[in-house]
Amino acid sequence: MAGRPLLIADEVRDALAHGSSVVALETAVLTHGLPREPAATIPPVVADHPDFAVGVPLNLSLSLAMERAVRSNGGVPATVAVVDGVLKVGCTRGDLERLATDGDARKASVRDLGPLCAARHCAGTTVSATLVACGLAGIRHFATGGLGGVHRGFSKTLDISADLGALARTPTCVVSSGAKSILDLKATLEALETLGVPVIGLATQTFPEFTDGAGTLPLHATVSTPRDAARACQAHWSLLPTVGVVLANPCPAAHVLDHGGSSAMADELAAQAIASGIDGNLVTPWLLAQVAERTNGQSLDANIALLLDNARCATLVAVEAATAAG
Ligand code: PSU
Ligand code: MN
Repeated sequence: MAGRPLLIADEVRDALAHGSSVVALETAVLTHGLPREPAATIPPVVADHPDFAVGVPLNLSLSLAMERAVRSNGGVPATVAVVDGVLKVGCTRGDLERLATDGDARKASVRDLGPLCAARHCAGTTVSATLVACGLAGIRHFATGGLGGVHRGFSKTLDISADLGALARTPTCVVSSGAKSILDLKATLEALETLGVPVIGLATQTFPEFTDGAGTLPLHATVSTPRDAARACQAHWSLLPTVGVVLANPCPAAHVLDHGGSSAMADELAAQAIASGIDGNLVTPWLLAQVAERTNGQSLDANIALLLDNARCATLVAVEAATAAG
């Protein structure tokens, strides 16, 4: 390791060396996004899925299922996390089991990576920290659920996710279902424009709103197929070799939440977070948990559906990119 706490799994290193399709996966969703208790019931969307079973923590099942989605579409998964102070690119099943059940696992953003590694901690990596790993390893494709962004009330709190800055300086295509309407989505798109990060809709003309479906804010670029997405990324990187891309893939229609993620509720939650003294990196996990509670856990089904679909789509784009590169 020669002083640098970075470990790229052999399978990932070999795949990158041979030009195969590697897809990075984040783990903040594992440590801070989904329930870690043994599942009492199986969400309907994954009723017959081999990675989900009663008694297995849902967050672990989800990570394994995302890896399976990458493999079954012809890619090699690179799940990123901090394990005992090492930034791992490609986790073992044992690593995932530890992260899924370790209540002390931290949430690592870019700024946390150095201190957490020095202190030999374990942590799930946010989109921003996962992008650091992509940059170091040379991974061009990455699947997540929802992006972090500009929070409601940002003019007072200055709460703007490090995901945006990381996208501005890492040449990786992040496939996500847009962002949650608990954020200020208009401000998030403006910030991405300021940073020079294209947001490309995959078969959508609007910026998706995570579990709430296709959204309403217009996008300035749309492609209809993974092949066209790969072409758009290639053209972008030929001109801007250091800048990321957001590929926006809406939640599969059959699983969209029908509660109508009201803007009033999002504003109320943002105000409640401030009044309760919830700030810093706890804001996003707190907001997500509140929404899950207020939708009677229905958001879980949609969340799982979109995460698996984003893993599939990111892999299809990665395979097209590898094919085009010959
Ligand atoms: N948005 C979601 N689900 C998530 C996250 C965001 O709908 O799990 C996670 C991602 O890992 C993202 C992180 O990178 O939260 C952003 O956290 P913050 O807002 O503290 O930057
Ligand atoms: Mn924040």
